[in-house]
Amino acid sequence: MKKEHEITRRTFLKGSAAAGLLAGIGGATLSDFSKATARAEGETQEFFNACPRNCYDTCSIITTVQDGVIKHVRGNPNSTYTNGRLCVKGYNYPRRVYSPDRIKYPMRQSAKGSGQWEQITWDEAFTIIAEKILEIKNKYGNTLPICLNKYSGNFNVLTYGIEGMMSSIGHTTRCQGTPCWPAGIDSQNFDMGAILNADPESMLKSKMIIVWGANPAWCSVHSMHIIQKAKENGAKVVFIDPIMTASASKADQFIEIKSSTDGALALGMCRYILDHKLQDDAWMEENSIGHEEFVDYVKKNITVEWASEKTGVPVQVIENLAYEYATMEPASIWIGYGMQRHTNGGANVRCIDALAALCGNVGKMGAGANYAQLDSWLFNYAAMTGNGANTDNVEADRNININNFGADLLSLTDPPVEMLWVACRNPMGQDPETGVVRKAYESCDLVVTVDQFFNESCNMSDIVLPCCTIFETWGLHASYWHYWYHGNQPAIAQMYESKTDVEIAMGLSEKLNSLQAGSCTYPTDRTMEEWCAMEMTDGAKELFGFKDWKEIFEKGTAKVTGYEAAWSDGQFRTPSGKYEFYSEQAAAMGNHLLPVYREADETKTDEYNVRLITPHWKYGLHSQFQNLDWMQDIHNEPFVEIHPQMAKDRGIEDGDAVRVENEIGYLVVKAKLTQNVPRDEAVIYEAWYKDNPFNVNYVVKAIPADMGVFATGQPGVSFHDSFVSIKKA
Ligand SMILES: Nc1nc2c(c(=O)[nH]1)N[C@H]1C(S)=C(S)[C@@H](COP(=O)(O)OP(=O)(O)OC[C@H]3O[C@@H](n4cnc5c(=O)[nH]c(N)nc54)[C@H](O)[C@@H]3O)O[C@H]1N2
Ligand SMILES: Nc1nc2c(c(=O)[nH]1)N[C@H]1C(S)=C(S)[C@@H](COP(=O)(O)OP(=O)(O)OC[C@H]3O[C@@H](n4cnc5c(=O)[nH]c(N)nc54)[C@H](O)[C@@H]3O)O[C@H]1N2
Ligand SMILES: [Mo]
Repeated sequence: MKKEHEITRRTFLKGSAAAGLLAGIGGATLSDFSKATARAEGETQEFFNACPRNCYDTCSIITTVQDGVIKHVRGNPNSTYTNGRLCVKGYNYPRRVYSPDRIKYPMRQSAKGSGQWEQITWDEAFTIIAEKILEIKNKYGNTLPICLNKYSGNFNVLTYGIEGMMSSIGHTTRCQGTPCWPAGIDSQNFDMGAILNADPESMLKSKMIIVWGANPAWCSVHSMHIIQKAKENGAKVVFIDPIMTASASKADQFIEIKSSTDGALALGMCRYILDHKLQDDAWMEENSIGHEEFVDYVKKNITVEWASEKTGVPVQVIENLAYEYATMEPASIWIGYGMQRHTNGGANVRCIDALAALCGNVGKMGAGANYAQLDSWLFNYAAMTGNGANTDNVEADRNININNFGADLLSLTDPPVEMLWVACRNPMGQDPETGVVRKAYESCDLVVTVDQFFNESCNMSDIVLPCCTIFETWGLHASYWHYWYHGNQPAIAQMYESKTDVEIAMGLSEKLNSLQAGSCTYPTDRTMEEWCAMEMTDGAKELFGFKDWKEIFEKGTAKVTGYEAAWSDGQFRTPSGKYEFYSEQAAAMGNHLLPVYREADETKTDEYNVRLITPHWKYGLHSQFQNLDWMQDIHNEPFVEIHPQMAKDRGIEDGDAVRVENEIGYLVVKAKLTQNVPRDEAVIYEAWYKDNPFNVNYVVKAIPADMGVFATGQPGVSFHDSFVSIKKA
């Protein structure tokens, strides 16, 4: 299901405040579920929920409700991964549900960006949208002028109802690909035939753990816990990153690397390993193809000294790391998503895969070149397929690159895009080149956004529709990292006039058909519970020993087993069935046959010569959480991190306002001086701050990564390859 996934891929609340908010809700009715389980006043009740955000950890949550109000949330101890804990963001969930900033009703703006909003009814909203769809159909004879931009705000399998609704109208323009992880997905597809990481809990069996370009202390807290435990058990833990992250600060060793040179480090390690005959020839002989060619390439082209020069890592450090990696078996490598967001990110991941395969560190417990997995996404994708596609006079959807959304949309003329639907997405905040994205928004007659909070994308929309939170509906969830599968049940009634994305799809379908019979094939009469019942595969039920899908709510979670050591059966999913050092599929996509070093395509100029890295933020997840009151209390101001030496050269002091600028835009932010960042690279964390115009993507260019097209249809985006000037403002 990998392609489908891709195009498709809080704690104590003051009772009185929440009750006050609830009292203010007009017209909210208790769902049938809540009625059936209504309790005596004051009695508490627990429900299972799942955090649906685009995150490694996909936590199973236990929600305590009293008198219809969420009192608190905690991690579900039934999953040994969530293990009874949540992250700092997760504990804020009640603040999110009861935030006064939630979008409460359908709203219409008189002109995009005007801020002149009026409340409208659902019927009015559906009528405006349906009339526009029918007008487009009439004018063009097809629905290609309707564009869908949807990604990762909520990975509940039911949110794919939006894709289902679009297919039920006709063929539309779709944002294809993913901004997140495509380069690495291609690499692992070329090398092994799929992404398939070992169960992260099996890192407890590792003697050595190398975390290569990931920051789990912020982005995967439960994995950080496992790594800490492994360390206490005696495993050596090494972090490789340009930044001394919170994660790296807890390691046995931090290796500061020059951005986008990881392939050189991996190949330099390979050379040392070959020179000292530490490779696993027997494993390669039995399980791989192309190893002779790879070994030959390394021996002829790579030296440890060369690797040291490229990466800035001293020769001695490379040699020690290589020796330890080859001899401390089993050794596990975690390949982070951060490190593949470069113009050579895919090539670098292939070099790291090759290092693991050279040492036979694949297919064994506690080992692996671990990136991600989608094997546990055991869904039928019923909401996504609806009643099947409606057809018009064109044969297929028209795909544009989600990573070059603004420019691609603006380039379409035959036919142009007239209507844009945005769901589970904040393109104005999360996409590179915000200025161009804005123009794309302006070019559309009608922009509809479904969200919970007014962000920049809502501000540039004509109609905004309120969606409900995870606590107000049903759902099924899988992770792309661990192997737990969670159920989500309604803990409270739907708030205000919010609906789920699927309910919105059904409502629009009903309106379309009332205006023109047969114009939308999407079902109109299923409950969320009925939709959810359709999503768990028979395979999953069999695996979990369930007769009925609802048995998931006995523990809230169940584990897909058999992945403790990924690839232990030696059955790689490549054309040869072996690990492919030599990949004809890679070559067919314009890449090198072998995992070789590919130089980065740097866009550095004399004026804009500081690399800007824009990784993920602790107190937010993209455009989510940082806007909540408790998060704002902890932290409420963006900043640029620069090395004291760089600051000194520019006359900048800690706390000064600085101008970060390049060819496409500028930002003015506060300088934070720290030795944790490289001397010649600057760091701004990407996040959405409420009531603040800050948005790092004004200076991040839409530069494609080297890979991604093979598995996801579009290349990744090199978020960390923009260069800027930094001056005192
Ligand atoms: N500069 C820079 N930019 C980046 C990155 C980077 O490293 N640097 N990282 C990139 C990566 S890895 C990713 S994955 C993307 C993420 O980009 P997005 O997927 O756009 O990010 P989110 O903020 O998680 O979600 C978008 C919106 O979905 C809304 N939402 C939540 N639940 C629901 C729901 O049930 N229904 C609907 N309709 N909406 C809902 C949220 O409120 C939020 O406003 O950002 C990318 N952008
Ligand atoms: N709190 C929080 N958690 C999150 C998210 C969030 O926004 N906030 N986002 C979620 C999502 S969508 C994703 S994709 C994941 C991301 O999870 P991660 O991949 O762990 O996070 P990133 O912050 O994108 O990048 C990790 C590290 O890569 C480093 N890096 C950048 N370039 C290079 C390089 O060339 N080489 C090396 N070795 N390192 C490099 C950065 O300095 C950064 O420290 O986290 C998920 N979890
Ligand atoms: Mo991501």
